[in-house]
Amino acid sequence: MSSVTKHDLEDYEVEEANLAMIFDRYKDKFTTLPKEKGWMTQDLYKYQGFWNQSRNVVSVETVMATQDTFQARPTDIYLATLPKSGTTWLKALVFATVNRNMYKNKPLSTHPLQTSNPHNCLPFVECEVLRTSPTYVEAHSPRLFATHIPYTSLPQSILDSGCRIVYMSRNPKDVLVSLFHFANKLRGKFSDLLTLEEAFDMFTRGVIPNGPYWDHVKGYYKAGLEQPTRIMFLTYEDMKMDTAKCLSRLAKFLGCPFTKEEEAKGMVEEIVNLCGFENLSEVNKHGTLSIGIPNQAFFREGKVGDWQNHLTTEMGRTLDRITKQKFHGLDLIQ
Ligand code: PAP
Repeated sequence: MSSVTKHDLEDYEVEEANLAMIFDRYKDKFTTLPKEKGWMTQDLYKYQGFWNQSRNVVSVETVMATQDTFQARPTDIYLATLPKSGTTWLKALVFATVNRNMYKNKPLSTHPLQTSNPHNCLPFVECEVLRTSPTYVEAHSPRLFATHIPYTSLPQSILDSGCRIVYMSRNPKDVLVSLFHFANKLRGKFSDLLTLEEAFDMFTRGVIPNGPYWDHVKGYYKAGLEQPTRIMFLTYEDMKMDTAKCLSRLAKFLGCPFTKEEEAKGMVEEIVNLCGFENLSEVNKHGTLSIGIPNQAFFREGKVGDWQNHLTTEMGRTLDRITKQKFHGLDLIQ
């Protein structure tokens, strides 16, 4: 397995210690922030206009540390999403595409995505501050990172570096339903389950990890309009409708377009299948991430429109109304 996914027990111990130090360093700064009940963590804190988890690897504390210390490079690639908008899928697609030459002459069964969760293959930039020896980072160029940080809170060095950013958005009703199920899978550990009504109320008030939903999407969308060569805006729905076409566009944007020869050999379809819901959900049936989340929690239905099986018609209408109002004047309604 590549060094990308190799992570020793010793590394985790160092990261745990670094995380504890970061929690301690920022505790006075975040405890005064506005607070609301959380989804996957006890509380959410409002920082720079967005709700953040705390005491977690992707949290208000690690965002603050990332803003203070992270150094971006012009060649970096960042995959930005709101949780439950297709992060895992996008990580897999970009990892497989950008690193395709590294694995092309090896048996498919040895590809990291056939043995490991995409979250282990492509890290969140929020977690990079925990690493004392950034092995992943140094071993690969371009460096690939994911992030849930809203555009306006990105570390200045990312904004200044001129690096590329890919944003994936998903329709809010499916994000709500996906988040509701995910949160309840994890909540058993520390609290009662959320009811759908409660989740709906929190979502419509904007109180979700890294939300409000609409502000997060709008931030990247507008930045993408201003800087189209730097920021690519994708939707989960378009990606679902024609994955091969979207992936080809994505590869071009990332500076590694598929060649005619690769296309003729079926490379695009190979990556689409490798990263498809069917394959990844099978690979990730067992095991957990180092932070204790079961791998299978990231693979539920993988469909467009599943909200119809969960939300009431009235809930759907309310969300549509809010979305129409918040995205007024933008070509963003699905
Ligand atoms: P994260 O932000 O916490 O990493 P994320 O990967 O964005 O989560 O969201 C998981 C959603 O993506 C799930 O949606 P659902 O609850 O509506 O089913 C999950 O099923 C879906 N998903 C994961 N992998 C894929 C994939 N390969 N293709 C399509 N959808 C996927």
